[in-house]
Amino acid sequence: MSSADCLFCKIVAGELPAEIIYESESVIAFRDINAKAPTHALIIPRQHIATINDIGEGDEATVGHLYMAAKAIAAEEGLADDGYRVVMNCNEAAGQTVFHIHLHLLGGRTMGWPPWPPG
Ligand code: DGP
Repeated sequence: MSSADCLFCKIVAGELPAEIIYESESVIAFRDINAKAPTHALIIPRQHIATINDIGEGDEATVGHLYMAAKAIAAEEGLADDGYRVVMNCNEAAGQTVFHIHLHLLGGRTMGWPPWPPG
């Protein structure tokens, strides 16, 4: 299932360019156009799911595959030992701007925690 006006569905369909770094039956990953770390990949299901709130029963394997892809990409990019971060934003208050779920994989630099400024 795809959504006609979804940017990431267009990348899945090959209708928009992206630097794709991982592909499997259910998942693709490509480099973020606005990278926030030396490695910043977006890992998405081929299937259109708008937000975490829209993940349904039956989607468990697909969502699990996002994490399997993160693990594989982190190893491929040499991040596994030093560490990396994966994060998925849900809806506007969390900063979601593209409404097709995506796991951000960030690595190659030290990251602070918590991920918001103090105060
Ligand atoms: P989020 O704010 O969590 O919804 O993250 C959306 C990310 O998608 C953001 O880091 C920028 C990235 N992005 C937006 N449009 C494009 C695009 O056309 N190509 C690529 N590669 N990344 C995009």
